[in-house]
Amino acid sequence: MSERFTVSVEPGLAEEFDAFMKRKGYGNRSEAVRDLIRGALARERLDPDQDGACVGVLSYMYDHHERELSKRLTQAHHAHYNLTVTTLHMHLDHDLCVESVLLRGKASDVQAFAESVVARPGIRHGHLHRIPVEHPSDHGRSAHQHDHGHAHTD
Ligand code: NI
Repeated sequence: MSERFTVSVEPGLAEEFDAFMKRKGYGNRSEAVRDLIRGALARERLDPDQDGACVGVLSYMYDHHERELSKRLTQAHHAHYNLTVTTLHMHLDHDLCVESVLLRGKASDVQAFAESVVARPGIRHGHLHRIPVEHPSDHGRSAHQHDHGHAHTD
């Protein structure tokens, strides 16, 4: 028994999706969407240890004329200042901005924050790349200091 749901996409995105389907040999949109969903769910299942430390690179595009979006993004980054290390901002053209955000912290925290940003209306092409690391709070310490035991308060 299948569940049906309707998805709205802007015309340009729908055209691109149809072209993607043709390239990949899909006969209909449903099967293409099902495969994309399966792929996303599999990647999530296969993700490494969610309690482990990671650095993340989050990138996305948005239109800076989009109502309140720039302000809300800045607020979100401030609310998670413990995760966001730095942001690179590129003014792509008169309207569009591309940002790349470096994140550091627990894998699940980094993912949750990135997902909350990507899900915002107006954010396009959102993508998070996570890289596992030994310790979330080792940033800036010298190799020499690693030889001494130290307590973490994160
Ligand atoms: Ni800009």
